[in-house]
Amino acid sequence: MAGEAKIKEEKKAKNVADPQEATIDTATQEMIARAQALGVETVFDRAVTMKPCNIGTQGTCCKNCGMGPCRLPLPKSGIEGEDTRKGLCGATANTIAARNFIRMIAGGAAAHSDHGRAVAEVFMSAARKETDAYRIKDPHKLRDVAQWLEVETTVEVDGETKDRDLDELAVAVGEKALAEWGKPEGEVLFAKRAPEARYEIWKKQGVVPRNIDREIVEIMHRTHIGVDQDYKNLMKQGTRAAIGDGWGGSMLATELQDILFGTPYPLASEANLGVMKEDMVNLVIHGHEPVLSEIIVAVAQKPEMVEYAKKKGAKGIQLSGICCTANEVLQRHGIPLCGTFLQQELAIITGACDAMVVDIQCIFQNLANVAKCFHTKLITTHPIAKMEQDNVIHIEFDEHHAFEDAEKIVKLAIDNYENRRTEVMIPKQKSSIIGGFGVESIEYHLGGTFRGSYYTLNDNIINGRIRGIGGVVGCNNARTKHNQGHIEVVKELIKNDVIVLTTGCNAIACAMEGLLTPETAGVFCGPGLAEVCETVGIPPVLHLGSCVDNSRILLAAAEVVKAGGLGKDISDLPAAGSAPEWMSEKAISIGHYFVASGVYTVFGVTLPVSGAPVFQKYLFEEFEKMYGGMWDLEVDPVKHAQKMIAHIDKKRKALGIDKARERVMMSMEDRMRLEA
Ligand code: SF4
Ligand code: MSK
Repeated sequence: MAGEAKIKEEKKAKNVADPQEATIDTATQEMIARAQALGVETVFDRAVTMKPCNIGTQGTCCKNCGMGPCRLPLPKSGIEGEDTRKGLCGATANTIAARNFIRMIAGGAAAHSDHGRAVAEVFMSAARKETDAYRIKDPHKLRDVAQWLEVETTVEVDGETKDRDLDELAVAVGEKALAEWGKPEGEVLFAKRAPEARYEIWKKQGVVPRNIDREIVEIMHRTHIGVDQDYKNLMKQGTRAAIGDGWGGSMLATELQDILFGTPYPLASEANLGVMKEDMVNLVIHGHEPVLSEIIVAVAQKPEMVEYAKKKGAKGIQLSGICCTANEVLQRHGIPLCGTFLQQELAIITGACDAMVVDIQCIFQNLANVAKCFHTKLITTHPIAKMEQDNVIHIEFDEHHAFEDAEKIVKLAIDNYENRRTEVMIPKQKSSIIGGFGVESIEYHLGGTFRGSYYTLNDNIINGRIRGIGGVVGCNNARTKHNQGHIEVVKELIKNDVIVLTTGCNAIACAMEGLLTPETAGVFCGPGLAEVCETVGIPPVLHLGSCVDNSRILLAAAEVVKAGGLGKDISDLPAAGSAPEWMSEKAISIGHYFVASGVYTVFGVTLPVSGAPVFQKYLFEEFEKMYGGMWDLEVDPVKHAQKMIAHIDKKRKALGIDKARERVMMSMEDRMRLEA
């Protein structure tokens, strides 16, 4: 113990992270320690030396014009009487916090939606046969989506109604989808996929998005100096843009990706740094766009590529993923998850990463500095996401010569295998997982045999075996212990019979912790949820994909409403949302479209609203009156989950199904299993 304390003291003095305090994951701890031994700095160390700005954390620093930054910290004693704080132009704390908040929504919605646009463009190229790298893999979903986009799916031929030709239909869908970003009139068509009652609320509040881009641009206009100065009116626009993300840009991205690359169905794989292999070429793919990674997966599996790797002395090619690209290639191909957002530098620090290929979003600029210390080739591929460091290789990916680009990348990794110069140290830890759930597979597993809907899921919620649904999503944040919030929140929920739908880095954290297996149910779940999971053979935590795939959670919720017995709207459901370790603007946009869709949503770590108590109250309390959903912040993971459960119970009571739950009897065996 004395030795351990001494090491902690030394780390403090050196201003580096204490691995045990930085993460709950032992593989991550090992790699942080290795990085420190090699003198390589990681995000965990920078979190020790770089402290966050207090006023920024409170959300009350404005730099929207050259007279600022104007900083309005909350006085330590709080506000007594009138809040007289103001910036040079007179902007109040509420205005500044609201402007900052909706600019975060704009950033997040733009990231998701611009990704969606890129998918739609590739979809168009494929539909027009301008590329042979992609083709329609899910014609059934194409027809379904066509209907929501108001595209005719049938034609009249000689007085007979026939299905429209698939290629022709794909072009029409692509054109209609692309128009959603900038059409001059009308409204985002997928808004009508929400339950009717929800759509009516949006209509009444005047927040149905007109087109995806316009709502983002209007946020930038309204938050310019001297425009919108009413925090409620600012939030109205934030809400419209967030809905345009969740029910627009993100949903289009997910649907078009499914049509093009295949709708995911459950499959087995593994997770954590231990999926890398010492005797194989390790190619790690990182970012968010499956447009590139789909082709890399295809190329890396070609026999001639594997042969080429063998010629270079490796046993084969091991692909693995970081962040949401990882989730994309897991859910469609079973490619293992290498790690979360905070593990990206660590994959290189193993000394076994022959190439890391990145596209867009969540990519640390410091990867280039870490790669310099090893043999790793770092390859950027996207015209909008380059790095300034000279050791970074840029191979621009273009769907018109997708295979050539992917071959170049895979070959680069293979050729680099023999250049490893540091001792390889891959942590042993990895967990078995089942990933790749979606709206369709939930229906398949939990649907009624005859009704073909979410009937059985609803029935189990009504009878109380399943207490409710938790959507737990989002990033890691180096300001809090890596994965601790994710895992404690999820474990507390499933212990209390709340089934969890997960995406993003929460999904990866749960995977690493071994929570994505059906066997988990018997160990960690309450008896009701355990019984359901064991009967149908699903994990209690369902991996639904990447950040943009949060739209799957919205559609699953809409299906639950449609199946009946649980109210008329998403806000009636015994359900709650959570992002225990969020960090990105995308998470704020996601959080807000959950709230605007009627979901009580709790964030961990911090929220940049505490410096404007009136604005915070508006989000945390008054929003519920308008939308049925509202924000909350809870740093303690167990309390965080308990707040979600309390909300779920409140909804059960309102639905009159709280008594049903009381009648769920626990057997002795159930109790023993729970206690274990
Ligand atoms: Fe200051 Fe107003 Fe300019 Fe913001 S917009 S920096 S509050 S003067
Ligand atoms: S990757 S946005 S850290 S979930 Fe989608 Fe993870 Fe958050 Fe990036």
